[in-house]
Amino acid sequence: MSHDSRTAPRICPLCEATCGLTLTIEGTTVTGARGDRDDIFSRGFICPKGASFGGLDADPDRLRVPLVRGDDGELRETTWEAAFDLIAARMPDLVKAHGPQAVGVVLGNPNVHTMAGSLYPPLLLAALRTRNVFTASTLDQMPKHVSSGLLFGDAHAIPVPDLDRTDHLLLIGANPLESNGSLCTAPDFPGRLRALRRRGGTLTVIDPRRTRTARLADRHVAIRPGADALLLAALAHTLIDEKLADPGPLAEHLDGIDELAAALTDFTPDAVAAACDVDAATITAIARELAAAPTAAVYGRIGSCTVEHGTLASWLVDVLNILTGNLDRPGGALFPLAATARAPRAAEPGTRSAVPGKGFALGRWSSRVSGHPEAKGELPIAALAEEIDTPGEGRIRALVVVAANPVLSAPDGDRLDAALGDKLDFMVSVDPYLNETSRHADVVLPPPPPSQSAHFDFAFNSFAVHNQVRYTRAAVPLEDERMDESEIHARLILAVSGMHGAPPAAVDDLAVDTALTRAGAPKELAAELTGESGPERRLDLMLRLGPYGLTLEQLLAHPHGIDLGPLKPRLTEVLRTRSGRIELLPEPIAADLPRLRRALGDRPAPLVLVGRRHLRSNNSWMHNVGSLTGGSNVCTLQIHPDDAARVGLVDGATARIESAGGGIEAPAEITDTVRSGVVSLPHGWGHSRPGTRMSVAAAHPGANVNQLLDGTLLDPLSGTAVLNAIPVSVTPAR
Ligand SMILES: Nc1nc2c(c(=O)[nH]1)N[C@H]1C(S)=C(S)[C@@H](COP(=O)(O)OP(=O)(O)OC[C@H]3O[C@@H](n4cnc5c(=O)[nH]c(N)nc54)[C@H](O)[C@@H]3O)O[C@H]1N2
Ligand SMILES: Nc1nc2c(c(=O)[nH]1)N[C@H]1C(S)=C(S)[C@@H](COP(=O)(O)OP(=O)(O)OC[C@H]3O[C@@H](n4cnc5c(=O)[nH]c(N)nc54)[C@H](O)[C@@H]3O)O[C@H]1N2
Ligand code: SF4
Ligand SMILES: [Mo]
Repeated sequence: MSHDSRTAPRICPLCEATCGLTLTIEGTTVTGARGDRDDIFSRGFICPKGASFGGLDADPDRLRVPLVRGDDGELRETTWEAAFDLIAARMPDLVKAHGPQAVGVVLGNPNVHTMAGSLYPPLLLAALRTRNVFTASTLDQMPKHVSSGLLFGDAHAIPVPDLDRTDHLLLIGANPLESNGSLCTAPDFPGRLRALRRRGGTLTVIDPRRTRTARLADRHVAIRPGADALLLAALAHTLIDEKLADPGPLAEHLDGIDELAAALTDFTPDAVAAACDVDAATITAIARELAAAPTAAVYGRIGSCTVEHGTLASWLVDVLNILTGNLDRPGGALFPLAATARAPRAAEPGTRSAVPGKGFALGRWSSRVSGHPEAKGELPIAALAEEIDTPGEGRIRALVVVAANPVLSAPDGDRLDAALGDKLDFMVSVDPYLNETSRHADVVLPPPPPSQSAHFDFAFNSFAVHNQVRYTRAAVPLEDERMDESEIHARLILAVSGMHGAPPAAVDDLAVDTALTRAGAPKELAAELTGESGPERRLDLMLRLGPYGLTLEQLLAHPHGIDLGPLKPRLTEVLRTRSGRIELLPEPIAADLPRLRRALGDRPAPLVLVGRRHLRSNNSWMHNVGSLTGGSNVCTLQIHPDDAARVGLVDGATARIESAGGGIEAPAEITDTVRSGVVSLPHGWGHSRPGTRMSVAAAHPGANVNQLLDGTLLDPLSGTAVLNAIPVSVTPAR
């Protein structure tokens, strides 16, 4: 270390595990990152992505100042003032001329990894008053939100497996050894799974691929992709049929248990075995193990969500937790309580029952072109292109894209690419890179690199396996010419809503005022808030109004975090259904079950495609960091030896893969880690379009798996794109 080097704590924003890092800083450059051993949650854990924090932070391809498109069509660097002037000159007029629906908003995954992305988009949507809202959720976890909304009355009430205390974990379509966990924030997920095995617990993994996680399991079931809802229904059926269902104290909070039993009668292990390609005896055994375990947690992720029956599978995951009495009990699946959560509601006076809530409604409006119902105020991102390129009243003419790259992450990127290029009057991207999506923007507003931003996990603390809270300020001062992402968001909100020129603090003041009103708290509290910035004052307010009554000052005094204890039962605080009870068989679910029943007779396609993630990658935007790419982190088509022989592919030869949305090519990687009948491609590749500025990624572009999709295949209840179990044909490329 040179004499001017120092260290600073920074919570890692690169995945949901939220590890505490210790950054080494020379001058204003991050030269190293290691796990913070004093972090009260991650205790020193780090993965290769976190270790590459410095390289990612200092990527020379990151934009520093805004880009604005000139009359000649070229994007050029400009001042922040000129960029916001242009937005203010264009957006309000567009809304005036064509109405609020003419503006679409796309919010991508990194919004849940930044403070700005958590604090400001709700205000942006309120300012724009558009229903054309699309997010990465409809490529991801929307089925879980919908099932939670229906079961518990709150789309955000997502129980997480009590990883550190459970005796039995049933993992479905999740690969936390590569992803480091999702909707289950657990730094060192691999270590926690090994600890489960060490204390005598058991791990069952259901995945068509023999993943690194599956290799750790006591039992790995290589299910046929897309059949999980059937398997889960058969597990629930078996619990009921064999009188193994025992909700215990949950019973008094349940509605519809008899109706549930009746609805599942057709889904016997024998009936689902062929469709799942799992024998009935195995299914029965899994159900019995689940029931016999002192405590158990069922947990499903991407492979159970982004499929045709995603909402049904997500619902059945919690049905199993409920039937086995594991919901809301230590060692089972519990609802975390974050420091910035709404203060819990008390039970109905004089009872142990929840106060009835407003419930959860689906389909309050629909998309213009295909009539897709909204879910949680969002429309399916798979329908974004048609909402732009289909003429008619209410067409999207302008787009605000924040931290999203749908040209690669959503179905049929070619169609969306063309729509963004030819059919929009105006587009703004808030993005550090000029990539496949942002290259179409008229204005690109680049946030600073993570070392120059403060960090707080508004989203992930409510999915954490242990209640805790941590806050880290920017590790390095904001460079000249740069703008903090919170200020970018605040100025954007002012510019689109005709308040251009007002101080950005006005946005935060309004947010504070609204929060105080909503909480029924005295307005004088606003004057007591501490903090150096608008976001810090808002964080301070949320902490003070939150369930632990903390303050920003306390967080600053504990740079390695504050331990808030293990997860505790709190069902009655969580329930917000109209009945005040868990609604086990909600009407929209019951109405979707016949579709699942029909799937019992489906003849499987000879080859179906599933995705995969790599430890050193993250969706579409981390292929530009040299230290993270190469080796096994490549865009290959994994195919089983039997299938390769059948279609005539040799290892390393180029395969042509075709499906409804088009065809792509990728080198074949012959491996028996995928089951026969299944091929696998990673997503986020396809960096070959012109006009981007990601030099490392462009040198190894890979192919865009989502070009195989035409955008019509959705889980109907949630509008989530089907990204797994896609029928494909594979041939050697000519
Ligand atoms: N086939 C297939 N497709 C998939 C998936 C799959 O499993 N299979 N997974 C889906 C899932 S789970 C998700 S979440 C989506 C993700 O879909 P997206 O959110 O559209 O994709 P990301 O690649 O995460 O891109 C995020 C964008 O944010 C930018 N960015 C990075 N850091 C910041 C920041 O600090 N601030 C701002 N403003 N921008 C930033 C990046 O440059 C990039 O342009 O992809 C989905 N697509
Ligand atoms: N390294 C890395 N980490 C990441 C990301 C990343 O891109 N790279 N992305 C982040 C994001 S946005 C998310 S949402 C999370 C996702 O976190 P996970 O869900 O844990 O991620 P995946 O690795 O996609 O795991 C999904 C698994 O489902 C399997 N699968 C596919 N189809 C089916 C099916 O029909 N049934 C069953 N049972 N299994 C199936 C796949 O083989 C795969 O192993 O990861 C996050 N963390
Ligand atoms: S596991 Fe996730 S949060 Fe932890 S260091 Fe790796 S990328 Fe960062
Ligand atoms: Mo995701």
